[in-house]
Amino acid sequence: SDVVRFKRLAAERAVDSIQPGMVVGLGSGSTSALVVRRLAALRGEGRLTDVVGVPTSVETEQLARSLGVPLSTLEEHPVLDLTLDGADEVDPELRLIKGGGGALMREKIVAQASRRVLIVVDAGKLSPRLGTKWPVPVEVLPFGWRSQALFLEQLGARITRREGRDGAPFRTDQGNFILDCAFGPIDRPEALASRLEARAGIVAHGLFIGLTSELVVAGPGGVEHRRP
Ligand code: DER
Repeated sequence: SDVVRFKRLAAERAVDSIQPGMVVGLGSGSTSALVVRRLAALRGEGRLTDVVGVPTSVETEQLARSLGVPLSTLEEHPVLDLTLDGADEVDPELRLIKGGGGALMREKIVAQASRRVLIVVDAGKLSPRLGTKWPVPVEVLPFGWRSQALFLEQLGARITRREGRDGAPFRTDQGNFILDCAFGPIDRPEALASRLEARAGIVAHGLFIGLTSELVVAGPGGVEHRRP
């Protein structure tokens, strides 16, 4: 499909930013999977063979391992040179909604540990205002999750507890639940993020604000790498 082609074009352009010897955060989701595949392909050509990846999910870890991409951890490398990751929605100020793949907690930890974060998207992710296209994923401890749902409804969201396979609740890599919160267009994402962070039991949310300054976006008009 066109979207997959755009994702692949964006992933390939983004991988051009990886320099030899880097320790790179590897995002989660289908676009990040294409980043990992591109990195593996370049390694197969004898390039970037000294690059090490730090995965943001078990899923990305398994894919990278299956392709022979060397992996490490934040314990070994508390500061990463670069993180490449996808997003579900991007606004004009490069504020993001992430978490469609359920990896938002490790994605945010890895992004905050990185000197540079490059977000890789197809043009369909661009949005005039966060919340227009996508609910905000909120990761909550199973303990007391219903009181979190009530808290989030009182903030104006319509809540869906994300389901995994066979109708059981989806579990993150940390074993937590995800409440997808449809707020609609969000006026002040920073204020909402602060309210979510103040609530005990909410362990992560999908509003990524001020975490990136670079975007690679591919669409009908071609591929663009937007830098500050
Ligand atoms: O969970 C995330 O934030 C991922 O980056 C993901 O949702 C991005 O989506 P993609 O599968 O379209 O790349």
